[in-house]
Amino acid sequence: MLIGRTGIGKSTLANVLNKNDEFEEVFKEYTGGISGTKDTQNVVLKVKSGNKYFKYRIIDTVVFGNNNITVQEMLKRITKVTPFIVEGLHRIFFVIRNRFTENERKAYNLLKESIFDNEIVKYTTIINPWFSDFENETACKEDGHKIMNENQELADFTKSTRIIHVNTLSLKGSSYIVDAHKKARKASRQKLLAHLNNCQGIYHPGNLKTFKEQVWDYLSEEEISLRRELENERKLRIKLEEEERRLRRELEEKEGQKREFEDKERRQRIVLERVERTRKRELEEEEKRLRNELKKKEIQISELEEIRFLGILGSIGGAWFTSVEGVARVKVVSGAVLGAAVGVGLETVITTNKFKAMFFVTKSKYRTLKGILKRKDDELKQRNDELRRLNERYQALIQRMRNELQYHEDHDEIRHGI
Ligand SMILES: Nc1nc2c(ncn2[C@@H]2O[C@H](COP(=O)(O)OP(=O)(O)OP(=O)(O)O)[C@@H](O)[C@H]2O)c(=O)[nH]1
Ligand SMILES: [Mg+2]
Repeated sequence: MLIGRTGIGKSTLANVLNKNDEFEEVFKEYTGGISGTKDTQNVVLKVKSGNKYFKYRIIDTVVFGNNNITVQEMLKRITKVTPFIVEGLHRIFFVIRNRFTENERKAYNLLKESIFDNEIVKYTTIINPWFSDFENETACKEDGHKIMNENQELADFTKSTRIIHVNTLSLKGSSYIVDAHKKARKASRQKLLAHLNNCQGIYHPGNLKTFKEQVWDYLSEEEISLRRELENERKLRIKLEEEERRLRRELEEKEGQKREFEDKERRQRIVLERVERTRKRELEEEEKRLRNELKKKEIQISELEEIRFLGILGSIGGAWFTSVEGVARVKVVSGAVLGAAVGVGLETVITTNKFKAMFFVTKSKYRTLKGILKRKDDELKQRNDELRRLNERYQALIQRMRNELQYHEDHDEIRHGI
């Protein structure tokens, strides 16, 4: 949280902390007598320190002006800040310009008594962003002593706090001036981050609870609704965090289950495919064997067909021969030939039909085998389709969860405040 009087350099300091090396003006900086910060501003900044990124909610507020202010006025201004500090503050930067004025001392004491408590000094750093020799440690120390020794009360206060000197000059003007000022801002940022890294603990202002009751009378309708809104936002954030944790757990569980399922499925598929391959090979061999058998049988049938044809020819010849009268000898011979031919013919017909029957049996066996092979192929295809559909369902589920998590992360990334 940044406090200090108008135009002292709070917003500029906040921009210096921002990760962007261009020092983008996230917080409006004071120009020519016009206060840049009209209202309390709080922004979450990503701050790079070494190789790590930190997120800070920076609360920039105009708690008091250059002149004396009434307690009521001050309370009214602080009211706007309270919703942001209920979860605690990492650090309070009290910004001054080269000396700690009487007015600043009064304002600080007012803050301490109204909203904070005596512990505030342990969590306060005095920042002087107007010190051009800020990289010279001896000069900084001397200036620190000078500020501390200005009055006794201040000396007690500054014993428990640190004074950090930086220089956060304006980035307006010619490019060579801007370049030089950017360098000063960079070095200042390093110094501030090193200090922040050393600051431990979170400060929970002790008077915050009673402060709310004290100040209630001074609130306008608009402020009351703002407070309610922020309170609701806080509750929503807690709910979202819980939801996020739940989703994360669920996601991890689901991903674990998916992995397990995939492993099991892969193992099963390997076994199944191996069995199927062996079975298929056996069936194919059987098919080959039957095919050969069929071919042999076909050849045998055609041979028999030829013999039968000869037998029939012989019978016809015998019949014709016997029909020629007066040739008795020839009759005897032809009778014998006819008998033989009829015998061979009959035998051939019987054998051919037997072979044909065998041929059809083999053929139907072959067809059945083919059917089995096709069914196996279909089953395998069906299983693969099921597996693919299941996988798609899992992917969609996991993607939906990831989206929800992303939504939570985008809507709440605040960890600490300054
Ligand atoms: N901190 C600092 N500011 C300087 C210096 N020289 C010029 N400035 C200018 O002083 C002004 C400080 O303004 P802000 O950072 O907006 O001050 P503020 O405390 O946020 O003011 P309010 O928003 O009115 O409360 C800026 O325009 C700075 O560029 C310097 O050496 N140090
Ligand atoms: Mg400002």
